[in-house]
Amino acid sequence: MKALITTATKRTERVFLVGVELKSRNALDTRDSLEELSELACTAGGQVVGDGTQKLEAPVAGTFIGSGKADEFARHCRQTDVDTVIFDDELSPAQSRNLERVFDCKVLDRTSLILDIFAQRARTKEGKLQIELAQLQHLLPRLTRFWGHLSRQKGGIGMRGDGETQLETDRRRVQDRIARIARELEVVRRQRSTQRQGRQRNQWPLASIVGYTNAGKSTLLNALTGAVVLAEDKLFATLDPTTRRLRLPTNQNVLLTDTVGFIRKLPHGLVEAFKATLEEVVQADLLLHVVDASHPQADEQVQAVNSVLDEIGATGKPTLMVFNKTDKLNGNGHTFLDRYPGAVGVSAKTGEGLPALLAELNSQVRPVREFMELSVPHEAAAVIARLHAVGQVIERDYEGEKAWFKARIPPHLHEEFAPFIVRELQTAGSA
Ligand SMILES: Nc1nc2c(ncn2[C@@H]2O[C@H](COP(=O)(O)OP(=O)(O)OP(=O)(O)O)[C@@H](O)[C@H]2O)c(=O)[nH]1
Ligand SMILES: [Mg+2]
Repeated sequence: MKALITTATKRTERVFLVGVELKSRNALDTRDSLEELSELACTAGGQVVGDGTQKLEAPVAGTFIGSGKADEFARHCRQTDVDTVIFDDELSPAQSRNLERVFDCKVLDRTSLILDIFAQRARTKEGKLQIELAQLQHLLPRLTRFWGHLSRQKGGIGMRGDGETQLETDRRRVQDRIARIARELEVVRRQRSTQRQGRQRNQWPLASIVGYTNAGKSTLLNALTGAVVLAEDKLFATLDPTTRRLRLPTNQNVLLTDTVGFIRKLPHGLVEAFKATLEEVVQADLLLHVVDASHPQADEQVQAVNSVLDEIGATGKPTLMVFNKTDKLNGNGHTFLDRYPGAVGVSAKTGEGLPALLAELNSQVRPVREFMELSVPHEAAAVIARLHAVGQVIERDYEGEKAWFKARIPPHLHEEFAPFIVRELQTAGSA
């Protein structure tokens, strides 16, 4: 799909940003969010030449901001030769249409900008499929826009039928493509799940690195495992997960996965589309939540990451908080240690704190799988199959009234098997 912002054009696109200060937000949040939007626009290859905000009780139905304000911004944009206006919040299809009319130039929202960056960055087949799915799902309700342009060009009256037919055809084509991608992604998801089961049979606990975009996740994976994942000072440098084996000081092995970063206001459709990738996070035994400790909004970023974790169903997983970039703190306090007990401070760049992180990992992954004695009715075949898939069955006995197992089960799945657990046998040591 064509990129919305291209660096290939003769000159860099001149971008104007618009934010609103809703009653539910404070001015500072709006500013932070706009600054981040500006980074996103630069990552996409644009040049931000200005921004504007408006205080509102609630978004205006037709144009998101007040129409007077929109006119004022539009005049300013014409004077400063702006090519693209980007709103910090998601616009409805009707709002984008109306705003394009007012501004008489391309109007994007935060979601389409993020989608655009993802599209530019996708490398693997899986990544490309996921991003195309997200783009098409975002496009579908907006397809009327094309009909709008068509009817305007051709005078409207008399063209309606044609436009409508064209629109229906477009819609059907998009829907067909969505269905096809969804099928292909299901295949990818199954392959991943098979790979993961293979790894789980190795008895190696799975740890997933999660965190806000640009927190230093890839740099940390590289520092810990000697991997060479691209790390750069751009948002969403990583899209595709990479897994490496990490040998802890006690010789315990852990599989460490680096994956896509999160951001606030991450479009729900994108989270949905990235299910195959994010499954690595959902299935992990332990999360390493990496935070850029030097970032002024570190706490807000932690919250944003936690809400995405909620959204993908990874709530309540054992999590080790890793405060990165301590080299940039210049000694002014590791105050996060008070707010996040058990957190570790590191610098993936200088290596400071990495031994402590390894030690903490060691103690956290030790009890990751525990021996359980389970008793399952013979007819609960699905439970028995699941137990074999996610656990390690050490002993089994199908002779009795119920099937009996001795197995290791990752702690976050204990609840699922709770009705069948007879007792916990012992804490397993290192694999
Ligand atoms: N000073 C300092 N910079 C760091 C540290 N860790 C990472 N960085 C820098 O932070 C930037 C982002 O690092 P990445 O490892 O790409 O971050 P990421 O979390 O993988 O980012 P995405 O994949 O884009 O979500 C890069 O410019 C790194 O060099 C650190 O400990 N100290
Ligand atoms: Mg990365």
